[in-house]
Amino acid sequence: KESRAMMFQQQHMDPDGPSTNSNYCNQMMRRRLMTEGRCKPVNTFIHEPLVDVQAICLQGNTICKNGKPNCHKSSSSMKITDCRVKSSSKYPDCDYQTSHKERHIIVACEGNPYVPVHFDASV
Ligand code: UMF
Repeated sequence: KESRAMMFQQQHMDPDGPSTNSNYCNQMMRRRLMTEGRCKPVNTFIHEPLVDVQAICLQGNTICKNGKPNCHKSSSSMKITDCRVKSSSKYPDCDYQTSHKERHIIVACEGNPYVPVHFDASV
């Protein structure tokens, strides 16, 4: 069984990316197994070192979208890529729009060690 922390890394960490190509999301969403059973509608990849993303758990505390109190907003803006499924996309041919951005990100943290387990938003 994979831990939620490992799942976060699989779904959201790409420290060496992004490649500049507009197919980034189509390739990465498939490679990271988010197109199995359905096309995951929205997913963000973070292009920063893992230690910098883990450090967000010590930064500004904020309420998550689900009302839980364990979200944290990065004090710096981070390089990210948002993947959003196109309205014309038809499973199993998941087709994504790729948008590179620099934003503060909000993650939920859990456990001991207290590490990211969920991507809540970018602002
Ligand atoms: N999500 C993102 O990846 N980026 C956003 O800006 C907004 C949402 O909230 C449900 C899922 O939407 C999250 O799942 C997150 F992946 C995605 O597995 P998660 O991180 O809890």
